[in-house]
Amino acid sequence: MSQEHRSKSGFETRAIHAGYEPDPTTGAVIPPIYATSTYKQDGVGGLRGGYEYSRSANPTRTALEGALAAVEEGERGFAFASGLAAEDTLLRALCRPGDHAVIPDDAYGGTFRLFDKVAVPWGLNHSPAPVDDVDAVRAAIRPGETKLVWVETPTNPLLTIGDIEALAGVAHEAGALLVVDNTFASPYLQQPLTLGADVVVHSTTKYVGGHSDVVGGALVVRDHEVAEKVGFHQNAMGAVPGPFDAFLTHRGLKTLAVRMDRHCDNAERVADFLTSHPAVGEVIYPGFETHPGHEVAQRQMKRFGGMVSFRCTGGEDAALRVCERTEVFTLGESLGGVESLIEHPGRMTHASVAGTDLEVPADLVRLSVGIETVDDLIADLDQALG
Ligand code: P1T
Repeated sequence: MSQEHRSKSGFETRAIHAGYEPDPTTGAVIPPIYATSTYKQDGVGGLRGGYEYSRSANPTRTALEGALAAVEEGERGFAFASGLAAEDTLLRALCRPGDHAVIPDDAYGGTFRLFDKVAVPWGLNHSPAPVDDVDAVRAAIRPGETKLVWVETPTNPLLTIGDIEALAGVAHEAGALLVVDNTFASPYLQQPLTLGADVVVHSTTKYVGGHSDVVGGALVVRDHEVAEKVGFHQNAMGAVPGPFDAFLTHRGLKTLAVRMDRHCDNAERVADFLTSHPAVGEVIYPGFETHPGHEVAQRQMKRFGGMVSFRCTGGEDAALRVCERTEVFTLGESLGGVESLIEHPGRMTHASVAGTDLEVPADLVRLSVGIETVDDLIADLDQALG
């Protein structure tokens, strides 16, 4: 698909066709899994198509990276071995010891651990700020020192919404870049680069892969200079996915739009059901008009996503009991797969933020609502809540 044609196409067409032309030799419609570490050179430095070694580039990965750039409307996409590998590479590509970053006060526990336990000893400091409070983010910026404003929207696990356009303005005023972790929304629901963000981060393990069968990460960037730095570090640090993982992730991306619509349909129904249950306190879903970020979400997201969090009136014990009693919802970390998952963030995905500004409520349960029959999901929660 030509670059020109690609840029005019709709989301689904880009997700399915961008990044790859049927193989000129065989006509293979799908990118082959190039299980090769190296490439024959036609004389020293005579590379075929630029391929010399699979850490630097591999055709299966190239196809995925082209598709990721297209769906996020970015200049270039980069695939990594995991979401955290993507994040680590980005920090080292854009920051130096002595720099500072503003981070969300609600974020994936592993992201916080990377900032707090890996980046701090390396020399990168951070300050947490609520992503839905632009003034607080502005106040957390240290002029001259802050290189990145890093947000998740919706956040993990409290589903807080940050106004990407406004946050980009605040970051750019201070000479910093805005990084948006778009994992929870997925590129189908939200394209942060079109709203002024500089870099999009994904754990492609989640909605992009979509089938809970592969771990991966991605960065998509808007600007050539940032692309050069990230590309250099991707090769120099080497945290790349193998061709099998790139293949699975790319296969998942092609059906993202149809899966995501069903995730949203089901999440809306599940969230509505939970609000009427006596064992449930607050239900957190950006699709509710009462959610403080609803208007911003409506402006910047196509729909409100497949994640629902809720608090149990019976406290932590009740939350743990619900997690252990469901039968269709599987108790497990991660999200974004076709199957529904349930977890207790305080003890599981967010155990690493205990005792910090990012600590999550003990009575909180997080649902990744899958694409099963929605009546079965509701019946399962009903029996588990007792
Ligand atoms: O797990 P990995 O592919 O390395 O991605 C890390 C990551 C980054 N950003 C967000 C918003 C995430 O949710 C994650 C991973 N999160 C989980 C495993 C989880 O259950 O929340």
